[in-house]
Amino acid sequence: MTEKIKNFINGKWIDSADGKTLKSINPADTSDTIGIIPRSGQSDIDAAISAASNLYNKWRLIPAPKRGEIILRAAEMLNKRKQELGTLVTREMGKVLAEGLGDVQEAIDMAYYMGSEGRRLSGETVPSELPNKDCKSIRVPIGVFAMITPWNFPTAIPAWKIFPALVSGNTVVFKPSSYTPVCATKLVEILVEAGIPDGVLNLVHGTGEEIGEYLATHPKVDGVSFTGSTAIGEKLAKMCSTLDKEISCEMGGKNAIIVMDDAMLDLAVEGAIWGGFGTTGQRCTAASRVVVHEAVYNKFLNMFTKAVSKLRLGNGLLKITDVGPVINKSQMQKILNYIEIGKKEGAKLVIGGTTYKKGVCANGYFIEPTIFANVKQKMRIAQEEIFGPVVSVIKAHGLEDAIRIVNDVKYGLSSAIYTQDVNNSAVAERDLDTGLVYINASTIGAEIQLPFGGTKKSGLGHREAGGRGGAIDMFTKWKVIYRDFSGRLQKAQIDKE
Ligand code: UN1
Repeated sequence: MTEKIKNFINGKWIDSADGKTLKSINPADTSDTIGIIPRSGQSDIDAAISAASNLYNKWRLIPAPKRGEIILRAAEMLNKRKQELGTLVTREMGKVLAEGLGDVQEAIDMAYYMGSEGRRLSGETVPSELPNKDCKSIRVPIGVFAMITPWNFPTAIPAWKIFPALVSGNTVVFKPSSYTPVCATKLVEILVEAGIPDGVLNLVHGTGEEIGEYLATHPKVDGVSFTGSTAIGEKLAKMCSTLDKEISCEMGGKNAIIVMDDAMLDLAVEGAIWGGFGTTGQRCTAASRVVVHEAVYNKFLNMFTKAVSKLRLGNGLLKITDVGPVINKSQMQKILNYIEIGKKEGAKLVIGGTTYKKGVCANGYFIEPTIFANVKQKMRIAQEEIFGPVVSVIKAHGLEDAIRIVNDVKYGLSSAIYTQDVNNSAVAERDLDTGLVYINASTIGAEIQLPFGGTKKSGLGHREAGGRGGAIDMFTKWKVIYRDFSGRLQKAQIDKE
């Protein structure tokens, strides 16, 4: 079934002003068109921003618990429709169904968490140094937020941004990836049905190349939340900083798993498969490097290769599929280029390395799960984000060497260590320079109740998700109120009782 998708601006479902369209295609079967979507231009963005800007003063004055209740209603609705929405994620993005459902579950978790934030959003009250005076800090919304989201978590990542932004009192213009627009539209439909007033949440479809920058730098946009490549995130951040806009970016990763000589190797192999080939390696948290202690290097590599040889590529909707397609032709080409680079750099291609077109994979963008061994730390395949099913195995002389290798990249999102030694895990926990560190678990699968984001070129601005230092910081600013009820002029630092 092909859906006719529209923009949602000021409470109305409408086509793009000039009627241009794009198609959303199933990456596992390119003969399956999922949606025809508006290919919006600048005037559509203008209309959406003007709606969000007009409604801001009304929305920010609705009590936060009431705003939260709408998000909680959306949580219930997402939950009821989980199967349908998860299936759509798989059809539109390609990840296997269990992960498609997980994508929706992450949005549900976030909706419950952020909906409840409506009853917290707390600041501080502290005593004043002067009599008959009180002092407090409060969180206030920022204004109109532009949200630019990627295709790899078509429901979860928009939910990470939209829910905390709305509960905090901001209005939103949401531009989802043009590769997963139907999933994005379903999320907006649900929020509208849950009761978000017209104009508060606006959806504009189109390509990042054509409207992304225009949206982010628009004079009436107060804040930007972006998830995507480091190149684009840094470019937007530079532009926004000169325009006095708030911006937070969640960007690339070159995440690694350390496997120590005392690790439970079966568990480490499972973790390397889940982190390296889950979501076909298309997570910013994907484990694209495995750094193995020299004493178990050969053993681990054999076990890992054997397990990878059993992975079945296919359409994610089929129960037997372990690994789905990559998102599109250009990503497929980029990944294949990296495989060529790895070979030229002298890494040893152990398994995979090519496209796969057999059986159900005939009409999709499939690449065999690929392992490179004997990878040296300075090779491009060990330094650059590939965002595909390609894992580099690197030998380390010990824990210190392994940590040095993990940290010696420009990214710092996620890392993991497999060890049975509590001292090893403590040192790793202390010295790994990443926003997320896993002990005896893979690099993927962060839960939503703590901040999500990375160091160095993985993140800019505030972290996402819950907990202290999470997304509520991204979507609010602090205001400090001093109230003097003494009826006389009192001077801080000067008047002494
Ligand atoms: C991403 O790939 O951009 O921790 C997000 C994880 C998921 C989120 C990934 N919960 O792997």
